[in-house]
Amino acid sequence: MIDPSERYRRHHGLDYGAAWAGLLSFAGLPYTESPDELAGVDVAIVGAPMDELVSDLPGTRFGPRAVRAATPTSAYHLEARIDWSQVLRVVDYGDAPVLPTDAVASHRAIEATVTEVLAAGALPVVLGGDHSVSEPDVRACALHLGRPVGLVHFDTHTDTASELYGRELSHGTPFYRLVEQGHVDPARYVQIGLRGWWPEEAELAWQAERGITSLFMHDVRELGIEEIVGRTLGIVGHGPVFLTVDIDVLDPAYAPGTGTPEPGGMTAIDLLWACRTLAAGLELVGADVVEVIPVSHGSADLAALAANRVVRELLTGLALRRRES
Ligand SMILES: [Mn+2]
Repeated sequence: MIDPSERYRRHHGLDYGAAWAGLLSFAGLPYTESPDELAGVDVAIVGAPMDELVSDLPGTRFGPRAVRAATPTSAYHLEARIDWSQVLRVVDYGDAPVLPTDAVASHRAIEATVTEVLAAGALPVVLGGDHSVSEPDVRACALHLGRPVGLVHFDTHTDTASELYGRELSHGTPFYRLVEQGHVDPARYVQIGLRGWWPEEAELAWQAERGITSLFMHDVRELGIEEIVGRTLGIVGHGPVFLTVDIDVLDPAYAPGTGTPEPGGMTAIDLLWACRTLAAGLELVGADVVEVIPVSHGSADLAALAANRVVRELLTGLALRRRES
C-alpha cells in the first residue's frame, strides 16, 4: 500500500499532502493494486479507462485520471457535517488493465478487477470510461451476490438499445444486455434525467414491458428532485442496488466534457444531493461514474470536477449510512 500522505506526515507532521503532489490517487487516498491489501477496506476506487465503444466523441479513456486530479484531499462535508475518510476505510485500487482495440478483453479485465474488490468485502466505485463499462461493473456485482440487483441510473439516454450501428456491444446497449442477462431486476430499475432525441418508441416500449421506471428530465422539472429521489427510494426498496451516473445527465453548462452532451439537463446541486441521499438510503453494492471526457486539467476540467464531487457525495452518503447503523 502506498500512502501519498506518508511523506507529509514524516516531514511536516500533517496527515494530508498537497493535492497536486506525488502519486495521483483519488483524494490522495492510499493506493494499492494488491487484492490482499483490500482486507478491511470499505470502499475501493477503480478506474476503467476505455472509450472503444462510444458512438460520438471519444476521450473517456482519459476520464479516471482527470477525475482523480480534480480533487481536494479533505473529506469533511459542510452540509452533512461528516468526514467520510474518518468513518470509512477507502483506498484507490488503480485502473483495470484495459486493452486498447479489444473491448471484450477490456470488459473482462474490468469485471475481474471489480470482482477482486467485491471478494474482499469492499464496495467498488468505478470511474469510467464510456458507459459500456457498467456492463462488467454490474455483472460482477450480480454474480458475486448470486442474484439480480436493483439499478438507479442517472443519464440523458436510456442506453437500452438492443444494438447500435448493428453491434450489440456499445455504450448505448449495456442496460438492455444486463436486463436480458438477468443481472438487473427491471422492477427495481429507475432511470432519472432522460431527455433529448434518443432512443425512440421501440426502446421505450421494451422498457415499459419489463416494468422499468423512467423519470424524464421533464419529470425532474415538474416534480423537483426531492420527490424524484423519494419515488426512487420507494421503487428500489430493500435489497442490493447499483448506482450508475452518466455525467451527461448534467446540463452541459456543468459538464461540457462528455461525448453526447444534451442541453436542458440537471443542475449539479440536484445531482450531488440526490447521490448523497440515495447512497445513504439504499443498500448500495457498487457504483460508477462514466462518460467524462476531460478537456482541461485538474479542477479546471468541469466534467471531471462534477464527477469527482459525485463520488465524494456517494462516499458521504455511505458514511452517513454507516454512522446510522
Ligand atoms: Mn449513458
